[in-house]
Amino acid sequence: MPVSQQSNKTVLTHPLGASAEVHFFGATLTSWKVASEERIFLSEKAVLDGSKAIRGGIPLVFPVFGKGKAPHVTASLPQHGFARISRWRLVNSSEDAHTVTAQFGLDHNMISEEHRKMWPFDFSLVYTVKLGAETIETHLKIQNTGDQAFDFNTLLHTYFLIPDESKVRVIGLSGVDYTDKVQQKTSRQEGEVVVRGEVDSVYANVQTADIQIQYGGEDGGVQLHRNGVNDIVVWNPWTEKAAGMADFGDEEYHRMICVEAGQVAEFIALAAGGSWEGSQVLSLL
Ligand code: TA6
Repeated sequence: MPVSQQSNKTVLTHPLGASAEVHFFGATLTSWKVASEERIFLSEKAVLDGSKAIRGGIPLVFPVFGKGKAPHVTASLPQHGFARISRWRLVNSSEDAHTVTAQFGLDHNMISEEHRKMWPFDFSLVYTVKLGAETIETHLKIQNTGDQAFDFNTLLHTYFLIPDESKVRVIGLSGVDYTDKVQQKTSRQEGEVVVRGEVDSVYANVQTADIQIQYGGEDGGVQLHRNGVNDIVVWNPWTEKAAGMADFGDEEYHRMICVEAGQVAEFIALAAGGSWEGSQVLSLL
């Protein structure tokens, strides 16, 4: 079955062997395998019962990034918004000789009363996962279905599985100014991004469409191609933050790096009846 539904997730299987899994909770993609090799990090301690955001995969950040303050909204939203902690539904699926596609939906009628009160706007999200033989596209369409404009951040918070954090290199951000949330300063990226300690950086208005996550040596890596999203966040929690997360193993920081495409440096204003689309395509290096 190219697209099969289980109680808590949808499994996509490509005719040439690739696969992906998307939990209905948060529409969180938790696995992308090519030639049976996993490319996405999921913490061994991830909570998958819907009681909290899934630690790993591709959590969807919407409508706010970080500690949830949105313009014209007094209440604080949950960290990174409510999309990743709401139950989505499979709205469509299709396949052809080249791709297997599943679409997931979330709208204002599906979120909790609590979240609705925090963010009282009518909206519809459609998240499309398109699995190719050696690629995967994740595409988000945001529609303002109400009569009031709203402002949003959004981010594909991708956790990449890597062999060793000391060897990983993120290429494509050289020369871009970034907010270093660890050092609490603005800097300009010189050359490739490496992990030698906690990394939590927001690169705004990145011009390079293709960002490479190179594992090091002959181990290859993954290319992230951006469409319609201008900002990149790079995150590795390192030792202290790793130890502080109950749903993340103390040593798991060695095996992951988040490289996240989205719109987080500024809020995007979406007029009543308006829509926004953005996506990333992951492919093997
Ligand atoms: O995207 C980086 C970041 O904003 C970090 O600051 C860190 O908070 C990370 O997201 C994980 O956030 P979470 O709410 O999933 O623990």
